[in-house]
Amino acid sequence: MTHGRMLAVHDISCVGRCSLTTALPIISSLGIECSVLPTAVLSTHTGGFKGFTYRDLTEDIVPIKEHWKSLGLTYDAFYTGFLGSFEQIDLVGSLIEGLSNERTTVYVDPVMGDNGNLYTVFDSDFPKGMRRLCEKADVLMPNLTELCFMLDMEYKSGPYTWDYIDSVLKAAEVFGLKKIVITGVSFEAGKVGAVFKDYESCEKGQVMRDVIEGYYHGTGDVFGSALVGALESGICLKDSVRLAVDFTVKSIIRTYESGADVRYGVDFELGLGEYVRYVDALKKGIGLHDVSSHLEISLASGLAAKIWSEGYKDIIPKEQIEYMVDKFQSSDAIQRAIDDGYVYCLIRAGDLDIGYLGYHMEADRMFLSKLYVDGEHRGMGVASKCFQLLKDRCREKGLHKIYLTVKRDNYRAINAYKANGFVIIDQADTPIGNGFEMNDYILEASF
Ligand code: PXL
Repeated sequence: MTHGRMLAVHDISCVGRCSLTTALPIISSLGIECSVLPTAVLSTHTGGFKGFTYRDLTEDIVPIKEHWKSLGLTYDAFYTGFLGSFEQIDLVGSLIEGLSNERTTVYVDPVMGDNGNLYTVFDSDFPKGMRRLCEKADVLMPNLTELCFMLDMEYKSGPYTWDYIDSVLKAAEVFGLKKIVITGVSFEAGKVGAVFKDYESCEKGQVMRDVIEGYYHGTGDVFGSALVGALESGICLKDSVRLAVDFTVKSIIRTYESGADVRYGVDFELGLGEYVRYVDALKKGIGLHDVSSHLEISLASGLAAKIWSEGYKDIIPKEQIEYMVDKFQSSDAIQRAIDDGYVYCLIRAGDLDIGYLGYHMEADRMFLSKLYVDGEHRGMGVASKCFQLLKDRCREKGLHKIYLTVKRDNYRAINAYKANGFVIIDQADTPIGNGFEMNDYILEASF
């Protein structure tokens, strides 16, 4: 379901960026109408501030629901998070039943604890109540602690094996879910992320990133909101998880770098623009359009001039950029390469040309000669999508390797290639005329 009306059911912790104060801005940023049902109002969240106020709004839930029913309102999605009591869990459960329609998706984040412990505000019976709500969920987003408490499994700290995670995913089938995303999973020291499974298609996977030391409050809600927003925008589970992990990690890094008091939550606001662009590009879909006409060749060449002059100005002298663009990226140069058997493609997000690439099929592997994405559209997984598409083209020809060259001090590009499975296999220094030389690594990915 894309862009229906959603209801976010969480408390409002007025200060400290969690629950409704993260769900509302993150989900709204995607153009999704997000109504709210505040279950309590707190002056701050409960994780680290002393003396916070707490006004319970349980008794308002039924009258609010009745009013909405009288208006004929139904919701296409519910997103529930922190709930304070058994009574709230049951009232929210019946609110979901009373205000659903035939398209409704129910997202439940069973906020209860972390690192093997329940939050101190909950007693040991609470997971039983939360389990009842999870049985109404289509998409569940627990961490391992919450899952273990609800499934009566012993909590073990990581790193985990896939066998263990598989056993947990299997045990979670009792909830009758469509999808699950488990956060805070680690398969090796220094890495942490999320695993996901679609119980209908049986697709499962993981998205892991480097651990950032420290405890950052509210990251579960930032992650959950970004995930719900992406899924509700029609993005597939794998991409939604990747998007939510990266949005959360970047928010943590920003907070870490600013040295801010972590009780106030993570700095997600500055990442919203990128998040929206990323969702938008994935929604439109990244495709490769083979270049053949003069017009398409000049479009690729025009993009080259823009991308090179903006993107490489810090690592390549201006005169060398001009020389290289003219020698390798002009319309004539592209036409000559095509005549020599190269394939050039415009990279399209929907109907927008956001970059281009050029490759040559050799006997045993693909040589990827160029892959350039316009700066405005970087960091949205465009290169990863292109690699998926290029790998498909290789497999069609029975090839299972792609190699490329990259300037040795272009660290951003090297890291992006490594994240896509490339490893450095060699290096090359190639004179290109006019006294210039290319000092490259050769990277290769096998698949
Ligand atoms: O989802 C985190 C959260 C939400 N609401 C309140 C909380 C917390 C976590 O501590 O205290 C009130």
